[in-house]
Amino acid sequence: MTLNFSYATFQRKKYLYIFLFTILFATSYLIGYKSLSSSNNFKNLTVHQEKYLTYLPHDGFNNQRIELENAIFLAWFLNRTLIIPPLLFFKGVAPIISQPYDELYNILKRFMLPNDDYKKNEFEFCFSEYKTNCNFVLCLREDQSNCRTVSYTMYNWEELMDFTFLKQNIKYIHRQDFNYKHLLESIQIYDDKEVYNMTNDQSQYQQRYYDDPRSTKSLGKFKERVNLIDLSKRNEKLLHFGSVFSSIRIDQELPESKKFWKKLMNEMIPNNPIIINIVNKIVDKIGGTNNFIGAHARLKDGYFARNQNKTIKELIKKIQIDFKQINIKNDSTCLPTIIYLATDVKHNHKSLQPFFQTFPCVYTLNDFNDLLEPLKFLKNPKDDMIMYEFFIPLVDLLVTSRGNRFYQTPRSTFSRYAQQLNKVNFTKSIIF
Ligand SMILES: *[C@@H]1O[C@H](CO)[C@@H](O)[C@H](O)[C@H]1NC(C)=O
Ligand SMILES: *[C@@H]1O[C@H](CO)[C@@H](O)[C@H](O)[C@H]1NC(C)=O
Ligand SMILES: *[C@@H]1O[C@H](CO)[C@@H](O)[C@H](O)[C@H]1NC(C)=O
Ligand SMILES: *[C@@H]1O[C@H](CO)[C@@H](O)[C@H](O)[C@H]1NC(C)=O
Ligand SMILES: *[C@@H]1O[C@H](CO)[C@@H](O)[C@H](O)[C@H]1NC(C)=O
Ligand SMILES: CC(=O)N[C@H]1CO[C@H](CO)[C@@H](O)[C@@H]1O
Repeated sequence: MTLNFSYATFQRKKYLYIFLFTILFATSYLIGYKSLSSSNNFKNLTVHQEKYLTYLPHDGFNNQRIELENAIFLAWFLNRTLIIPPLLFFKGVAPIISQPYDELYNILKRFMLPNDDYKKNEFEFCFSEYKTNCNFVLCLREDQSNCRTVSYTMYNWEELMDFTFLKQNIKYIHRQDFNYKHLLESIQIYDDKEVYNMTNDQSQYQQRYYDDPRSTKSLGKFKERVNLIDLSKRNEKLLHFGSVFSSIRIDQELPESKKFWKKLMNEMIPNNPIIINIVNKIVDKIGGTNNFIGAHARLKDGYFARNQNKTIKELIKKIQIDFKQINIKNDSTCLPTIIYLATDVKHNHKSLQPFFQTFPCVYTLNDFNDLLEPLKFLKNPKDDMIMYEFFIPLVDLLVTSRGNRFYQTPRSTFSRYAQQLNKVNFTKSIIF
């Protein structure tokens, strides 16, 4: 009935539609013609086309997250579409480290291959460390006598984090691999001149980006000053950054920038429902959000391994100063002094023992292994890798960040993120 009616209406109004369509077509043709003729050159059309920005990821989850946050800011400030590289997860310490642009690119494109059946998600790397003429924390050179293999997976950031704020503020697309040719093809660049490589990153901290050209903030550990206002004038279709790691990479002075940044920090937080559900269950078991003390002890690798005993000693001291009654054992209940300790070593590690001996009620993730089971079924849709081991540190981080106070390991980006999340107003988005 309804169909017949509308068909009849259409029949009656057919000539009206044809008339309207003709007018519409002619108008758009004229507008199109006008913009063409006023610029009198086809090439000038490229001025109006979509512009892009991308960067190279390195290190573990937290450093990659800092890079992504910086890149989001740059994309917003420069009004460019962000090309988001996949999130690289490694089992253990990330072997992809900060390096000069060309070298980093080569390693990423040679080894980080999506769905590579030949060596499925196994990154074999043959490098040894060298120290001379090296502006990086660690400098590696190829060395066939020193090979190791590590499992990795390339994850879509959007499977893990809440992108609502991003969607409202910038345009973005996801990059699937690190092949430079694929990158250019995906955004229809056929001429290398359409790409502006920002830097060769001769140092780990090469360029520092300033939102306000009048800012008098010093370069600090950085080597080169780049005013974003100058970058905004560049016409290349793609601005290719190298590393954008470091929480002081961008000097934000303008009120609008600060406002944007604050919202980004509060709103782009992990929201994967499986992970959040596990975190909520653990937090419930230790008294609920804000009913315990959160702490993090990073004790593995390099600097952190050398400072193990000091890190633990200082954590103990700081907690004792703030909670004077804490070591009085309350036989009836642990409350109000439950401590949740996130750490990258096993709970029976020697250097942790003074912590357990000092405080009566300390929990680690190890106490909740049964609640972690669902992670054993969480797969990366890209390559079917089980995400269990990759996500464990993140669960640990999210739990410890829910305490009423948080005690960190200095210089650890894991700690800094837990601290940042500790200040987020969770009542809104993370608890469901
Ligand atoms: C941002 O870029 C788009 C094209 O991608 C353009 O249409 C828009 O006018 C630009 N906005 C500003 C504020 O420059
Ligand atoms: C930019 O970097 C890419 C990747 O290393 C390289 O292939 C390309 O030639 C560079 N482009 C220019 C203009 O230097
Ligand atoms: C930490 O202290 C223990 C003794 O309590 C000692 O055996 C160990 O070597 C120390 N570790 C470091 C890295 O200094
Ligand atoms: C032990 O816990 C109970 C119940 O929370 C509380 O009433 C009591 O004051 C606590 N005792 C000490 C010594 O903290
Ligand atoms: C946190 O969010 C809740 C609900 O939106 C709100 O009532 C509360 O005032 C917020 N707290 C802070 C410190 O912003
Ligand atoms: C911005 C830009 O590229 N403008 C060019 C448009 O075309 C004229 C004529 O070729 C050039 O002179 C402009 O430089």
